[in-house]
Amino acid sequence: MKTDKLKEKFAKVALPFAAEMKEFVKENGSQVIGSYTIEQVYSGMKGMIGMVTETSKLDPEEGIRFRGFSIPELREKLPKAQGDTEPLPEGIFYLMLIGELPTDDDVHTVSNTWARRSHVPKHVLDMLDTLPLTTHPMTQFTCAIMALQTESVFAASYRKGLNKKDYWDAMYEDVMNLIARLPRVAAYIYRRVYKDNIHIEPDAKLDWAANFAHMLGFDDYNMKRLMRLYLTIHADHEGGNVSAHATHLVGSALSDPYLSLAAGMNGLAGPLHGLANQEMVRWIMDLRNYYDGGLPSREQIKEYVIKTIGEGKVVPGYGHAVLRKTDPRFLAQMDFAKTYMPDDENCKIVHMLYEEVPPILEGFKKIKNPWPNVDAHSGALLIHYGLVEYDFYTVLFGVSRSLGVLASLLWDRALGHPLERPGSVTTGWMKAQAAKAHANL
Ligand code: CMX
Repeated sequence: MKTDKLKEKFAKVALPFAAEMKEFVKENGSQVIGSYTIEQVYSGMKGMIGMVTETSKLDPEEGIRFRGFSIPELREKLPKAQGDTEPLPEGIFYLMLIGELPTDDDVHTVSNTWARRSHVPKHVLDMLDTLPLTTHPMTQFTCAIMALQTESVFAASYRKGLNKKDYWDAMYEDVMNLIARLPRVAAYIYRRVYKDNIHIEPDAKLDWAANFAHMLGFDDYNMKRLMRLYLTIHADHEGGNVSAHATHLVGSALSDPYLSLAAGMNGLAGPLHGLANQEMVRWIMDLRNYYDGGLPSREQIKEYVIKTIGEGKVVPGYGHAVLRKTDPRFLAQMDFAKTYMPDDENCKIVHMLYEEVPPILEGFKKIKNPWPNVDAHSGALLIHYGLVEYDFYTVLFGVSRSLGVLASLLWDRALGHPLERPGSVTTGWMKAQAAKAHANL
């Protein structure tokens, strides 16, 4: 069998770390790291530390850091395709997996490995062809990931009898195969639904993101550049977000990466999570149509935000469960827009919203974060290059998010993380606890 340099490097980093982690827990396991309140339990466990994720860490004020590197740092330091200014997503995957910045050579190795593993079996495409064209692209995407599960090396090895210490090895094969195949699956869905079922063959000479853009039907260099940035910045957001947590949780039952990622993608398809990218663009278009279709005035924006909230709806692309400042992923996209499409009308609206929406949301005291998140900008960039089918946007997010959640899943198995099973109680139990606390006052 051909040697796999990335797999060897991963084993060299992860296996000693697993021993180090076990020793750390043995020595420090009884140390208390926090306490939590009844309100936190009722509000989606926000802020409660309940898992360990090695790939990235989110700071409420500063935003995401991947293995210690911020997004501006990564845009500068990660390897790039020749002539490009944006990083290759292969690099962020390598960084999350190995924990150090890759060289150009490391990134080429990942690119080549994924190109080699990218074949999608016919039954997956046949299955997609049976779905009504009206099936939401995210549903098609998850169905395709499930159909791919026939290929799971982990599931087949487990059935034969797999030693615990070898879980990571079979898992690695699935993670690499799955990431390699997702662009082809996603492009097939796009071309099937929106481009008369006319498909474009992959180009093995291109990097992962550029080949994805190519298979979607976008060969403009700037779209490839955008795709590299897009697939890099959406990759991971520590472990507690719905897509990452769902992937991790399902994986803790030793469900293989196909089953686990499908769970994560179903979470990403929710409008409070990844689907907000399509919702944001739709909201902007509704705002424009509600007035005269042109650039809305600041007064009109204010009125429309208040109308949206008054109707019991959320303003998509704004707010966050952890962040308390502008999302650096939004800022990276704003920088891209100002550099490559300074006159784009939708981007101008996005930037106007950035000035107008936060002060209005701040007026609603219950909203903890009035600032834009990643989904507030991405759609406007895609429209500029002609990717105008909003319902497809979350699939792009999903292709990128697979990098982070699958890197983490591989780490989970290498570190021997156990079945996840938090406690749950009834409100009656909570009331009894509260009564006991009052009686002891
Ligand atoms: N517009 C209107 N109301 C908002 C709001 C927004 N953008 N953000 C928060 N709120 C409301 C919540 O709905 C909640 O109202 P109720 O108490 O009536 O239920 C209240 O403010 C408190 O919410 P919060 O503690 O500030 O926010 P949460 O942690 O509960 O939720 C999030 C975070 C992202 C779901 C929420 O801000 C939201 O719905 N934003 C719009 C959807 C969105 O952009 N999601 C994408 C997030 C990024 C991603 O995962 O891709």
